[in-house]
Amino acid sequence: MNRVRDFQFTQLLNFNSQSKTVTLLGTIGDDNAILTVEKLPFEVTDEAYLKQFASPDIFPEVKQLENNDVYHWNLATLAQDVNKRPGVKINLIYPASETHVQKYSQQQTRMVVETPELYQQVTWPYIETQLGSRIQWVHNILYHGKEAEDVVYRKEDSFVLLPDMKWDRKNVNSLYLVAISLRNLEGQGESGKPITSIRDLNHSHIQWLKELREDIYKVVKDKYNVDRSFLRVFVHYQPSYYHLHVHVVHINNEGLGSSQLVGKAILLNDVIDDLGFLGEKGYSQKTLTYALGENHKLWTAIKAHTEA
Ligand code: M7G
Repeated sequence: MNRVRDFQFTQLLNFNSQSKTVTLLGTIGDDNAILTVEKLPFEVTDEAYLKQFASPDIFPEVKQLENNDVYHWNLATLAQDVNKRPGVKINLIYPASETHVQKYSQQQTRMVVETPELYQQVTWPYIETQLGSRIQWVHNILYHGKEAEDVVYRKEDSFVLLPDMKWDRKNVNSLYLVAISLRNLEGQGESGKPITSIRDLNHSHIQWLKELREDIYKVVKDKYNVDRSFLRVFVHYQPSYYHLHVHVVHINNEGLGSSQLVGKAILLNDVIDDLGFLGEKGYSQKTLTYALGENHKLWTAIKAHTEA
C-alpha cells in the first residue's frame, strides 16, 4: 500500500537547492517516516516531450516579472502528468529507523583515515551490527523476487543489475543502476557470508570484477543505448549497506551530492587495478580515507576509540 499521502510533517531534515531536493521527517500513524521530494529534470532526450513546449497549455499561468530591451523574465506554473511529465520524484522510508533519520539529517562531515588496524578494531565490529535487517532489502532482491520485474540482468553466482531507487527511470541522462553481488565470501545463497565492502576484496576477485564490468557495459548499451564512455561506475567506501554493490551512473547525473565525491566514491576501474597491486590480502591491508557524517555511528565509535 502506498502511504505517501498519509505523511504528517514534523521537521525539515535537509535540503539541496542545487539538486532541488527536500528531505522531511514526519510520521505515518505511530511510526517515523522520511520523505524525500526531488524536482525532476527536463527530459531533453525526448523530442515528443520537448515539442510540448510549443503549446501554450504547458504553462497554465505565466506572470511577467520584468522586461528590458530583448530580455523578458517570468514566473509560471508547469502542466504536469504523472506518466508523461511527472513533476517530482518522491522517496518514502517508512517505518524509518533512528539510523535512517541520522543518515538523512543535515550534518557536518569529517574525514577519517582508516588504517587496517582501525578497520579491525572499530569498523569491522560496527559492520557486524549492520548485517541483519538493515540489508533485508538486498536479500529481498537477490533471493525473494522483490523488484523482480525491474531486474535488468541476472547472472547466477555473479550479480543482479537493476534500477537504483534514486532513479526516476525516465531520464537516461540521470540513469542510475545498482549491480548487487550474488557472490559470497563463503557459502552459497542467502545463508552465505557476503562480501561486505571493498575491504573484503583481494586478487582472487579481479577476474570476476572484470567480467562484471564488461557485462554491465554490454547490458546498459543494449537496453538503454548508453555507451560505456558515458558511465561512471563506482563503489562507496563507506557504503550505507554492507553487501557489495556497484553504482552505475550516467556521467550527466551530477546532482548527487556527496555520493560521487572523492572520499566516498571509488571507481570500479581503480578498484580492479589496485587489486592487481594489493595481492593476496587485497584491500584488508590498505589505509583508506573517507568522509563520514558526524551523526554516523561509525564516526562516534572511531572518535571514542581515538580519544581513549
Ligand atoms: P550505498 O553506497 O550502500 O549507500 O548504496 P548510499 O549511496 O545510499 O549512501 C546503496 C544504493 O542502493 C543507493 O544508491 C540506494 O539508492 C540504493 N537502494 C537502497 N535501497 C534501500 C534500495 C532498494 O530497496 N531498492 C533499490 N533498487 N535500490 C536501493
